[in-house]
Amino acid sequence: MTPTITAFRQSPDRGRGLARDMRVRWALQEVGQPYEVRLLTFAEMKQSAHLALQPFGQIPTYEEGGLALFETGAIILYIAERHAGLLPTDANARARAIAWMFAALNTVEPPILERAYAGLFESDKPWHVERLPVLDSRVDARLADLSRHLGRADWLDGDFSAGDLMMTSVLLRLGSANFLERHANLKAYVARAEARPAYARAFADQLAVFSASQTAS
Ligand code: GTB
Repeated sequence: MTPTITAFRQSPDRGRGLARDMRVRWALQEVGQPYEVRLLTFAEMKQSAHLALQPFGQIPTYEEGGLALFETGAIILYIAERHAGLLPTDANARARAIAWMFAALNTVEPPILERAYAGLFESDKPWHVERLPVLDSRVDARLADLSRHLGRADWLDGDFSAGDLMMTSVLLRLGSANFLERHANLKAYVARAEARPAYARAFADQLAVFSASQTAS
């Protein structure tokens, strides 16, 4: 059965691949699973039909047969467990790859999001300038640890896995900020991920949605 995911009808990231349907699209492309997309306006995301699928009124969701899932971590783990290509077959290596998915979501993404939100929503606050160095240092600390772990390796633990997909999706949220400049190996790691054909296909698909939304409006 072809799964259906949800995505922004008009993404606020203007097709830069930062909205979280991108990581689900990427995972589906990596495993060669075709999918359909249901596009939602912000208003539709807050209506009961969508809240029944995603209690927080967010995208993306994933529907397949009788299953409806939310949270990109859960969605990508579900995809990775049912298709070859995103998790190692060796049980211990598989567990470690899943640990990296959690590390991306629980340890690395929170300070990156906190920093992004400060720039987006708090720049008019009197305490904004004073708070930035604190937020920056939290991001830097995580990146330094991650960089040390990665060292000269291509991927976090052996071959490319769902852990790398999640981690590089999170790092991409840093956008054009200079954080990665201090860590050449992390910069190359993200570039390696972006160079994957599955990433490029997913990026093109989400960009096409944004371009179509511009033509329509
Ligand atoms: N923990 C959830 C998951 O991983 O699935 C988080 C999902 C989430 O944050 N979804 C966002 C959303 O629906 C879209 S991706 N937000 C609407 C709301 O909460 O009401 C986050 C996002 C949004 C915008 C940009 N941007 O403009 O650059 C980047 C990322």
